[in-house]
Amino acid sequence: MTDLTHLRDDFPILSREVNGHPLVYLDSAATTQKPVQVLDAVDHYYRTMNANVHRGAHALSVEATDAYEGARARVASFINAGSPNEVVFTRGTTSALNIIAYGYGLNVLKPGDKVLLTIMEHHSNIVPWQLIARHTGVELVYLDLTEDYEVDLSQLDRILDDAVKIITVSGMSNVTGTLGPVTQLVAAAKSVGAIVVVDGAQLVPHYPTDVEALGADFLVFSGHKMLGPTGIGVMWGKAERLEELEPTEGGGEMISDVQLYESRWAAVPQKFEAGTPPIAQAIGLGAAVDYLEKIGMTAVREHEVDITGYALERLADVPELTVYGPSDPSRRGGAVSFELADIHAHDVATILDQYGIAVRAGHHCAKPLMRHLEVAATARASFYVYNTHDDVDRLVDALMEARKVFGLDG
Ligand code: 7TS
Repeated sequence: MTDLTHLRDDFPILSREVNGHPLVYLDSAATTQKPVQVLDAVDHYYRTMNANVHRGAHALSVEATDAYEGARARVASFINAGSPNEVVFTRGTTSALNIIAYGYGLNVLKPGDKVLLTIMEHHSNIVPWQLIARHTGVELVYLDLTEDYEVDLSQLDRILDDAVKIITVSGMSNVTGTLGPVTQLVAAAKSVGAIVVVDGAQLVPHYPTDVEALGADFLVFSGHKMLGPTGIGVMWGKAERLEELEPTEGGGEMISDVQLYESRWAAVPQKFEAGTPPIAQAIGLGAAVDYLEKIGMTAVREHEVDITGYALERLADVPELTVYGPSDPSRRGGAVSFELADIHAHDVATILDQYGIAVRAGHHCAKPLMRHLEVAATARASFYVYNTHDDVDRLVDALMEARKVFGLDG
């Protein structure tokens, strides 16, 4: 077993109390906590080199540019990108998916074409495509989930044809922890000449990721779900795809020349980074990547399998608790959604909060998936490197107390 308990000291927030109890933070699928190494990197940037990037000839600007571009190189190496130029900094996963939908989808798709998705997608990988469908008249088609909460590939033969131009799939569900069948979908896409977009918001923070091996055309993810700051995310694209992609925001920094009536774009990745970028946030993400690499992503994943397995085992002891997701921890991620009897998830989360335990309750921005599960809302515990078996025990103890509060033991 991978014991990462020693890391907890790096996360100042974990030593605070909530409602008189030591905080148990089980909401990392929403956003992760930040280690001092990331906080220090952001602080150091603002204290010692704050300046705009790619502009001034002065020393601070050069240092800030080096730090910003250094972060890009670190992210590129973290996902084994062919070049740092394949890494575009965005505001996060949502903005990256919108750039792809508008910058690629809007230009490439024609009426009669199809975009293939799965019903487990986060709203940010559904709604942009619905907006594009309005503009282009394309059809959205969805793969369902099986009873074991896996993406149902048996439907693929029926659905897949030359009209499918884009396949877009989550690498890991933020609700059920289901792993997206990226390899199979990449092979399917090749057979009809479609491109593959992977929503890596939950995958990249938790799983060793190698874009060469993945074989997709685009991979997007958010810094704040992998120990980095908010306001920074990544759109990785194959070099030739980024060339095809049109910019969706115009402004400073993204041009090579501007005339009165037309302009020429800067080279990739600047073409997609109009305006002053999130400099401190990118530097913070670089520090987060360093931190994760020091642990090793294999160890991060091993820890997640271990703690998810332990959670599934312990939650099975809580009477009338239903877990929605695959049962084998080695075939899923660490977002564990559950329902306690017929108590509303918000009420469960509110009781847990009384014990200092932070979980998310609601539809998790995945309403089509909730409809498939036939629930309005779930409570969700999600884990990261700093969580321990003790956190799971505290969750289970509090759920047993919640049962009493709601009169379930009577
Ligand atoms: N895709 C997936 C699979 C996600 O889990 C999320 C955020 C997003 C996209 C959007 O990421 P953002 O950084 O642009 O907001 N998921 C969650 C969650 O599960 N709880 O809060 C946010």
